[in-house]
Amino acid sequence: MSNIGSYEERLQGFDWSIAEQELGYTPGGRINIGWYCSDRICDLGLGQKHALLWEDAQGVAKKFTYDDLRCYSNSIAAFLQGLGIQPGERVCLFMDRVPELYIGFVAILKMGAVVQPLFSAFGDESLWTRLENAQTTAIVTQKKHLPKVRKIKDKLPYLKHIIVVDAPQTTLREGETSFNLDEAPKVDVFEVYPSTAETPSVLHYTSGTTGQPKGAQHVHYSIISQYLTAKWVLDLQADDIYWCNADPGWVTGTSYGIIGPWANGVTQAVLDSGFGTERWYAFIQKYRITVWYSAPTAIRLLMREGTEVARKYDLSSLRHLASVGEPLNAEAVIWSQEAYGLQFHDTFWQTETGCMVITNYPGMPIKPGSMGKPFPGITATVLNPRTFEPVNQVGMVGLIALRPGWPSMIRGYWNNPTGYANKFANGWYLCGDRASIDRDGYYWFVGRDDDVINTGGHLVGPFEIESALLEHPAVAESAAVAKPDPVNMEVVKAFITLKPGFEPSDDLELEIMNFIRKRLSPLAMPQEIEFSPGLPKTRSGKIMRRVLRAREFGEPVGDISTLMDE
Ligand code: 6R9
Repeated sequence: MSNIGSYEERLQGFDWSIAEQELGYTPGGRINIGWYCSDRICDLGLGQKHALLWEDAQGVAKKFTYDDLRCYSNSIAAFLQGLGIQPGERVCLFMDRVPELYIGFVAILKMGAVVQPLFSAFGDESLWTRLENAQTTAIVTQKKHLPKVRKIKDKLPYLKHIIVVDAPQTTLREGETSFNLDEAPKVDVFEVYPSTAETPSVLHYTSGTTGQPKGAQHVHYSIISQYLTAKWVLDLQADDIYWCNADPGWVTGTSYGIIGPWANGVTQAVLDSGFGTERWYAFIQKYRITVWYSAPTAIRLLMREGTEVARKYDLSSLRHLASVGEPLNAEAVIWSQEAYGLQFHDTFWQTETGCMVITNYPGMPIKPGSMGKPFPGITATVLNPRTFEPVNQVGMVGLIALRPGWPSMIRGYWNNPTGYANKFANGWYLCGDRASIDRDGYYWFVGRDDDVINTGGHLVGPFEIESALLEHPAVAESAAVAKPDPVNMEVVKAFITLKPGFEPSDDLELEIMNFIRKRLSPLAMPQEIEFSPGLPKTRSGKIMRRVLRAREFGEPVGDISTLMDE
């Protein structure tokens, strides 16, 4: 039996107080995410249960119980306090997926500071922009990333502390402090900061379509949504071994790579290494992963390798799969059923929403290609882009919009009230995405608000085209973007990477064009196809249509600091 049971029953009379009661939170009282993720689980008698099963690319493995997590997070919190770091100050975590990253996250929240996780593959410029904007006072990093910090530290007047987790003090410079978790005393008693619902917790930087990245400000009350969505959508249960592929530099890696599972007292496994089909399957096999939260690009990469590779491993422990971050093609859902005997459950949400907002639930029939339905506490709709009124028509495409007020919604963009105000219209929060709703209430993603192709007055969704392209036997990855056209305003141009064994040719180009014309419509048919050895992606794995589109329009590409193939 899944945690959510019947979606319809959960919808009736839903109230977030369900989560408040389960967590023993009294409105107006104290609420500290760090405490909930560690001390509370120990108080429930689960101190000896594993919180973290960790392994790196070399196969070095470490295990931490909830009691270890409690004491080690106390050690880090006490250490940061000892440096003079005050509640409310921003402390950046700039590390690979080492245990210190996960435990440090809990620690920073416990001592009342704001945790600012940044992806460790950021170069110095991306790092500087975000530290400068947040006026960050401390950064916790690894020796390998120290040169990037040293390069910019003189341009960061607020940065007072550089803490290095894997280098002895003798190798460090002035202003740099060594902290070694293995040698640190386990602190049993630590006075957790008495944060309340609206106390700032996590500051995530997210890239918009314009301007510099924005700091999305979360508060401690967000745990109410993260706890319950992790329980009902990921279906986390007592005996699960959960694996989230996302790096905590991105919101998925914190909301569901730290807070969600640990607030539920679940054991989670972390693999500190990049993608590799066999490496991933071996990891699932070794740790007997039961619940797996992944992303479409990864799933497509696994698909590319075929089901035979999957058969070489014992993946029978898997019982529930979910996906987030970009459109999950119907083909991928169908393939996962074939490869793993389970379908991936698509979930839609954003840095700004803090928790899943539109999702497929265990037990609910999946319509492959659909993002599912709103989470019970979320009021969602699609709006007419001109009037900002709900379209109220089955199948009509509009802007995905949410009624503000669920617990984990951000409270603003750091130092950017105008940017935040621009996200609202008519009392709705605008996600910046387009979708339609079918007669059963399922949401179908069309594209980013700025990526939809308008050809001859007809809107065409790149996702639809890309999905169809993926059904062609030669296509490994694809992106469809608008190309300016004197007659139709825009036409579709497709960028394609081919599967091994296929070579670009005029014949293949024609064949694929006709394939789409037949499958979809002449409007959706690419007028041009460019074969490319790879497609530009963000470091979190999203194909950046924006970059391709900019090339077509002859515009500057803009901030591509998060590109994977930099
Ligand atoms: C959690 C996360 C948010 C944007 C969002 C949308 C896209 C996320 C999706 C999806 C289609 C899904 N997105 N989930 N598109 N289907 N299931 O990814 O946060 O990095 O802020 O990105 O990602 O465009 O607006 P974030």
